[in-house]
Amino acid sequence: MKKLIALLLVAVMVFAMTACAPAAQQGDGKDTYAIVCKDASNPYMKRMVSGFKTACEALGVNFVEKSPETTSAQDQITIVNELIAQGVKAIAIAANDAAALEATLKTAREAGIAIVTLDSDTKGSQMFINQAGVKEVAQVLVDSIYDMAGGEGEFAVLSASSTATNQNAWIAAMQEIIAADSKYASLVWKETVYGDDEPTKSTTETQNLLTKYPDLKVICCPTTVGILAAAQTVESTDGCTVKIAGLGLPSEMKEYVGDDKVCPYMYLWNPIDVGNCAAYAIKAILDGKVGAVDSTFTAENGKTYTVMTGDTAEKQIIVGPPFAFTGENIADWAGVY
Ligand code: RAM
Repeated sequence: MKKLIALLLVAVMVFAMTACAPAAQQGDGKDTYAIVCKDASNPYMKRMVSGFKTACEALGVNFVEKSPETTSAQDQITIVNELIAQGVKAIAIAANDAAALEATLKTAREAGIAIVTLDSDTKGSQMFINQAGVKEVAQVLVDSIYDMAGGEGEFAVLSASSTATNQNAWIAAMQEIIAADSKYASLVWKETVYGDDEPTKSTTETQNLLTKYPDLKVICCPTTVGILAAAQTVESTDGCTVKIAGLGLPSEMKEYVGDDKVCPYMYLWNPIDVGNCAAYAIKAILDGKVGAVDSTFTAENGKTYTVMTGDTAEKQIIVGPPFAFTGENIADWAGVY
């Protein structure tokens, strides 16, 4: 009897150890693909993770997510070091800084780990899975501001974190577009503020803008967290006629989007597809299918991508164009993402 109990105890311990072991150390012979988000609580990031996870399952690899609490590049460095120690095969990261992670990612690559960036790029990445072309995104944002302001007047930008590569790339491209065309000469960009993709900070920053600039016509928010906070803030401010433009999740913005609403229309792309594409791109890189700039490759999801020169990473591929959500279609998309 004692022997049986001892045997049972050993079996329970082995089971517990296996269940608690990180995926890469499970010893099941499968590769592990890791995803690191800008932060762990952003609903946009959660959708990206779900797409990445689905693709990992389809590819028969283990999946792990490790994301920092806040949009900190330093915390992402710590996480990447942990993933290197864990022996993952690949890391997809939405970077909180364009340069700070470079040395750590280099170490990861020297350890044989494939590195892609998604959502927000950084130096040291082999390939950026770009959700949509930077100029295309900037153009729809500028045109939204122009349209919602009636062609002239004051606007402000509520961004995410001040070091986010994607946000800064869109903002820089918006500045170029406005400077290059006299059509936009009567628009006055008062300020860019940062809500760090935190609802409370984004709300405070919106309130500050409303107080500071009584003639403000539009707040443009190229962040899903920011646009929701800004729309809610403007709605709850008596007599406020400021319009909200930007990038938002239809599921979160459905009650605020429409011709006579605080946000007449907004843009985004499918974040689930972005995460999904990242895992398939990793597989293609590991299989040696990704060639030089201007070549194409067909990933195991059946989609063919053109390899382009990266702005920050070595190469990039573009997942799709920005899509417009209006009062007409928002209900159809609210259940999707
Ligand atoms: C926020 C994040 C993310 C951005 C989207 C549009 O969730 O800032 O990086 O791509 O918005």
